[in-house]
Amino acid sequence: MGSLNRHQKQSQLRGLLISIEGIDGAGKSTIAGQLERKFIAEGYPVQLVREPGGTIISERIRELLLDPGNQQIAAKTEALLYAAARAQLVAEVIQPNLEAGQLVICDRYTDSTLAYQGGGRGIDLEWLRDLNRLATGGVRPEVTLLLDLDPQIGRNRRSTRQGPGRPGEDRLEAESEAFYHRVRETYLQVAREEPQRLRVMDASKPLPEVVEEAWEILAQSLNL
Ligand code: T5A
Repeated sequence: MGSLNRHQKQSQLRGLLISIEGIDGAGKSTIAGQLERKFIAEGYPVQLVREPGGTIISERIRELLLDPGNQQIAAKTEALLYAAARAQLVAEVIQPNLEAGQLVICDRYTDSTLAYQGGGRGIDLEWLRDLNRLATGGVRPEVTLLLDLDPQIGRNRRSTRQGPGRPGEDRLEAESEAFYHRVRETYLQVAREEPQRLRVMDASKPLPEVVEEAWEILAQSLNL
């Protein structure tokens, strides 16, 4: 796209989905927000959404899923609830925005289900892939940034963020270190299987460096 002008580049970029993945505390929300600002500054129409959430129904499912009181949720119920929140978000926000020509950045998407419900809970990955296809109708990210981080660092970052007036650990965050190691390994396994789409980044680097690298990867992959 090198010889195209900005207007031509913007129209070629339309309707693309970017997802950002990683364990809790890896920096996804922070980086997604900074990328959104960079895209806007460059003149690209962009919509930022998060999972689970992003619609009234999906936010209500999120409350159910993250409530530390809901310890009795079975692993497959959990997977189906994440899929239900995703199906609603795709139908109500992602698909219409892609069709309207927006660039959509999703803070977590289908790979979270593979990593957490597959790696973390031990559900069969093929069953989860089928579930993801059902929930999304096949809407897939063009590029996925995987913020790879040692779970202990993620936990430290989350605990320094907590304090007076900030909520304590949610149901997933209270999981063991072993759970988070399995989540991380499954993310890396999926990245090895789909190296073109999933780009692994070292999220332990200082924030400005991670943001810069994320932008460079997107610029190269999307030919900005
Ligand atoms: N889940 C989700 C599933 O199990 N299955 C699924 O299918 C889906 C979609 C969602 C939970 O649901 C699970 C995964 C989650 O457990 P959530 O609250 O949305 O819950 O969880 P997260 O998305 O993980 O949100 P977090 O806020 O915990 O993590 P982030 O977004 O990765 O981290 P962020 O940006 O908030 O940063 C954390 C702190 O670290 C600092 C930030 O300033 C912040 O203080 N930070 C850095 N510090 C130093 N160096 C850097 N490079 C830094 N980057 C960020």
